[in-house]
Amino acid sequence: VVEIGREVARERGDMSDEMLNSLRDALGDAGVLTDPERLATYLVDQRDLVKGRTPAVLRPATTEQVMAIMRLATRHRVGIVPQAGNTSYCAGATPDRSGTQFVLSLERLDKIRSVDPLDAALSVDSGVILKHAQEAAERAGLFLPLSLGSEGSCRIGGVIGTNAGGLSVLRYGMTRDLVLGLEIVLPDGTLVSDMKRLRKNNTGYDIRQNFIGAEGTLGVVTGAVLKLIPTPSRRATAWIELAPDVPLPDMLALVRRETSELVSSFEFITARSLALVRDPGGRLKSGSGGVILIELSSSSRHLPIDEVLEGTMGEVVEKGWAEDIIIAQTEAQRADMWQIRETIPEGEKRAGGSVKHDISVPFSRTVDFLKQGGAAVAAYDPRLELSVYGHVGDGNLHYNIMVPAGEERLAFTDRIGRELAPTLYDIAAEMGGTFSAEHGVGRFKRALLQHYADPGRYRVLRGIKGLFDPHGVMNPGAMVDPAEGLPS
Ligand code: 2HG
Ligand code: ZN
Repeated sequence: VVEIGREVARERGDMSDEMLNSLRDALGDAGVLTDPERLATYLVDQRDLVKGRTPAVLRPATTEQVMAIMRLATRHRVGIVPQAGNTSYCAGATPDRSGTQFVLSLERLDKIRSVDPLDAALSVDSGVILKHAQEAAERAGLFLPLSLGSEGSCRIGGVIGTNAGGLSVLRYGMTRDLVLGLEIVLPDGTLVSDMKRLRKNNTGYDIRQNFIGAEGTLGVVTGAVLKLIPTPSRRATAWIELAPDVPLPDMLALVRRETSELVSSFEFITARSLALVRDPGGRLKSGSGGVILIELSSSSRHLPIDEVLEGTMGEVVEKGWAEDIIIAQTEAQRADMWQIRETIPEGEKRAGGSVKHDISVPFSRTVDFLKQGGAAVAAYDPRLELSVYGHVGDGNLHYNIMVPAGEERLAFTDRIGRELAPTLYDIAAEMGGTFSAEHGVGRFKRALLQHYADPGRYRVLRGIKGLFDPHGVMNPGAMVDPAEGLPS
């Protein structure tokens, strides 16, 4: 057994040397990093929970170079882990500890290809940072309605790979709803070019949708055409200090109706989450039932959205749902409200970290989830503190458990994952919800997918993986493994 093990190791070593030489020929020295110091940041996940190893980080600068990498990977049967901004919460872009998986960084594929104002479309390389894509749209007088806390560092390829959500899904949908076209390199190096700017194109299977949310397990996305909208230059924003026991689904229904769906964000923040961050203006506080941060937006100069917001907030007060409402009077006040919301994850980190549960339930059940989840956590250990906030208008709650002082973060994360998270996920599943709303599956939630997925759906997932990636070279270990059994 030992001898066979050595044999395999030697073969593998030879194979990677040969592959490395071919990669250097194809990518040049700047395209192949092997210096351990330079590799470090590519090998740790965003939340600092796992650390992988790799023979090299590959940094292609063109689609042709990605094609060359994939041809070699398939020939040598080595794993390729695509990595964009490395902001995954589920270790979707971190290689394993075997030291045999190459990281394929998209960071040098960073060109804005074109902006087409009349077609309201933006074509980019997949390594473009989301913020730069937003700025390119702005320069053309349009708007890319994708807004995430990590937009300054996440890259389009990762946004597409995870089908990212964010702060304005309620109005504009998930990434899936904003991708018009894709350019993909398949595991064997085949190029699939579907960079059309069309809204309508009923010509067979929609291959593109398979790659959105696929977390790099089917191929490498190298380019994308994104849908743009007229710039919502008018915004009306309110901070609602909630009364206790507000029926949030009814409030959302009222707000959508009375604003004629102009509402682009409907965010929930509990008092505990608010306490983790600094209020720049010093006057925004929580009501007894937490906070709803709501924003209406419009591109029209003719729509009186300030009046629409005021009238709608009047109805919210009449219903007895608010203890107080602050409507942003200036852009600076609005920015303060958003800064508070967007810095909660950093606040959690500063306070020692949290164990994250990215839950979604049908939004009619959000309040039920808060009650049942709270009871489950209290029954497990009444001393645990929750930081709960999120995109409640989409039924998405970031249901995070703070790491208690004195507890070791990784051990606590592991214990909660085994002993408490299953109860929370069961409650969500019972309500028709899910264990991952917008953060994906990656390496952390693979067993959950296998456990909670409908068996028929899981069978199709495995089938799709096997079809596109028959040799299992794409992001091995993430999301779905065809070798794994079907869920019982
Ligand atoms: C957000 O909505 C992100 O701010 C992060 O999805 C959520 O850190 C989290 O739990
Ligand atoms: Zn979120």
